This record gives sequence, C-alpha cells and structure tokens, in this order.
Amino acid sequence: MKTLYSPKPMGIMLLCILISACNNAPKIPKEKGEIQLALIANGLVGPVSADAPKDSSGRLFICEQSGKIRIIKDGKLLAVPFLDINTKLAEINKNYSEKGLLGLAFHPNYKVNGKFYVYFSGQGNDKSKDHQSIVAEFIVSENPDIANPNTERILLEIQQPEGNHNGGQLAFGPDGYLYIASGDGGGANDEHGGIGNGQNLKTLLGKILRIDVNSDSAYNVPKDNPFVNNANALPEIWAYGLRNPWRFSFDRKTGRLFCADVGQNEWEEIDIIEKGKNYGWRIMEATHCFNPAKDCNTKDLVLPIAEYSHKEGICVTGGYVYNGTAIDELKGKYVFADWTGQLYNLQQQDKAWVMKGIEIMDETGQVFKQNVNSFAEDEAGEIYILCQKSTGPYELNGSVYKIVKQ
Ligand SMILES: [Ca+2]
Repeated sequence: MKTLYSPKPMGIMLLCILISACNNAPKIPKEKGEIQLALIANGLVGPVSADAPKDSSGRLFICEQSGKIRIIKDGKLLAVPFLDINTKLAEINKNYSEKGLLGLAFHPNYKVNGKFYVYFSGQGNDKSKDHQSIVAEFIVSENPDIANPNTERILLEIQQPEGNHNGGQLAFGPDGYLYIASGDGGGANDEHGGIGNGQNLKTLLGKILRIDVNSDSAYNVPKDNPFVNNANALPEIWAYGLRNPWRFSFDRKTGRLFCADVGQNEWEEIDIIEKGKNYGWRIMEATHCFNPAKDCNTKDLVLPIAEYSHKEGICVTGGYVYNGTAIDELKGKYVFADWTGQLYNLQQQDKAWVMKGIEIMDETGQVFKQNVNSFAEDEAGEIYILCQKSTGPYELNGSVYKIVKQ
C-alpha cells in the first residue's frame, strides 16, 4: 500500500540493491526495551491514517485506504463505519496502491463544531492527469459515531500526474492551522518539470502546505505563511523540497513538526519542518547529492535530523514523539518505523540526534514483522501502530496495535 516507493522493474530493483550494498552506512544499533505490542483491532482493510478528536471520548478513528473511517471505542472496533467515501475514490490497485483515503484530522474545536477533514485520491476531470488529491471537510451527524456524508465541502484539489507519491497527512498545528503533506507528483526522480516539483514554488506538489479552514470561502491563507508576498511562489506553501512526506506529526510538548520523507533509491530521512525552509529533494536524497549525483549545491538546504539506508529498510513511515504516561523509556523520543516492520526511536542528546532500532514483540511473543503503514496518537498521548500483512489495500488483514509496557 502506502509506500511510497514505486514498484520498480526488476532491472531497476537490482540496481537499487547493488547501490544500497555499496553504501557505507553504519548498522543502526537495536535496543530491547520493556515495551511490547498489544493487539487492539484487526480485520481492517489497509489502515493508513488515524486521529483522535479532543472530546474526552477516548475514541480513535482509523482510515482504511479503501475509503472507510472506522472507530475504536472502549477498546472495540465498531462494525458500522463513521464515514465511507469509497465511491469518491480513484481506482485503487488491489495488490499495491498509494491512492485512497490517506489522511484525517479533527478540527481543534471538534467538540463544538463537529468538523473534520480528510485527504483522499479523487477521480478528477482532467484525463491528462492520473487523479487528483482532495482535501474536504465533513461534519458529524446527531449520532456521535456516524458522520453526515452530505456535508462534504471541498477545500483543495491538487492534480496528480502519476499514481504514486501522494503524501496525504493532515494535522492541525498548535497555531490552529491545517497542515497538509503533498508528494512530488510521482513517477521517479521527481521527473516533472525542469527542476522537479519539490523545488518548484509554483506547484503545491512536493510540499508541506498550511491553510486556515475557518473561512467563508474554501480556505484562507494565513498572513504569516512564508511566501504570501512572493509573486513567484504559491502562498499555501509552508515548506518545500519534499519527495513523499509519509506521515508527519506535531510534538505536543514542543510544537515541533516531525516529518518522515520517503527516499528514492538509497536513503530514508526524518526532518523537522520549519517555516519557509527547503528540505532538498530532488537536489538531495537525505544527506546525499541526488541531482546532480556529485557536487550538488547544498546552499540553504536543510538536512534531515536522521537518515537510514536501504540496507536497513525500504521506505520510512513517520510516527510521533511519545508524550504518553505509561512508558517512561519512550518519553520525549520520536517513534517511527520502516514499512517492512522495524521500529526506531530518535532522541536528541545535546545537539545530536541518536537513532536506535527497537526490538519489539507482538501479543503472541513473536518478533513483530508486518508492513507498518502509519502510527496513531490517542487523546492521552499513547501511541499505536497501523499495519497490514499484505501489500495491497483489499484484504482484511490490517491491524491496530498499541505500544504498551511489558
Ligand atoms: Ca530531504
């Protein structure tokens, strides 16, 4: 499902493996902590995103890639979906796809206004494009466990030239604005346009966007966005130079925005996203020159706080800084994963960031090994893993695990 890397022809795959085998990346050490995974829900179809409203209900809402939002309430998965937008979606390949219902965020004032936002791959009218990414608002019905499907209000549409690299994360920042992740438009090597989409400030592709949803029109652009007075840039852009930001989150304690950006052939990276900054793609892949492959101009580019090579995994899945109360050893650490199942934590020690692999067992005592699509954070700050055993979003083998103390 999500990856973020495009399925490649065998020759290219082989080349990638050869390149990876040649890099000198040190092996990331693993630590065995006193944590494990507790199964919360299974039988899901491609769980890819989640959010929890700030309404003291304790509910966790899970997006299935195929279009349903499911509710976990009092530890149980409700049978009736909160919302089902399957008929609005572009066609999804059953074996592997980066399209679908990809993001969900509840309005900071959800308890009062019942509004929430989704990011999904819509069909679109432009036949020269693969599909379009849509950000839309919906409102809950009188039943708190059912949304009103007739309340859709479309805020933003982004034309997507290819099927892959669609980003899709939505989250409200501590400032009350909605942040949106868009991918670079897909294909490979950020091939669209003379300098690629990531570096092109005239496209919304390859960016983190920031909008104000409290508007009489589709949305407002916050006056302090970095490019509002720049005629050569789109005002919605908050940060740029991203390839496929696959899951970002705000640290509740510090307000910092942590973002995993999926690499192409060799390197996966974690960034801290700041206003107006350039994160390098396609000039760089993590801390390495990409285009050109040597002697690239790194001036004004922001390097990741951490990277790992394809010796370790294949594509990164961003998580959360742990701000829960149950697990002392994770406090203040950024927890994330490679899609192939390895979990990591990242901790700032003085100015350096230290990354470690986490050895973790599932509920049966086996070493955890599933495709990690995404993470979730509940209202209390505890963290969950959204995963599946298949690569495609049409089998009932998706699960939600909670990270718990042993
Ligand atoms: Ca980068």
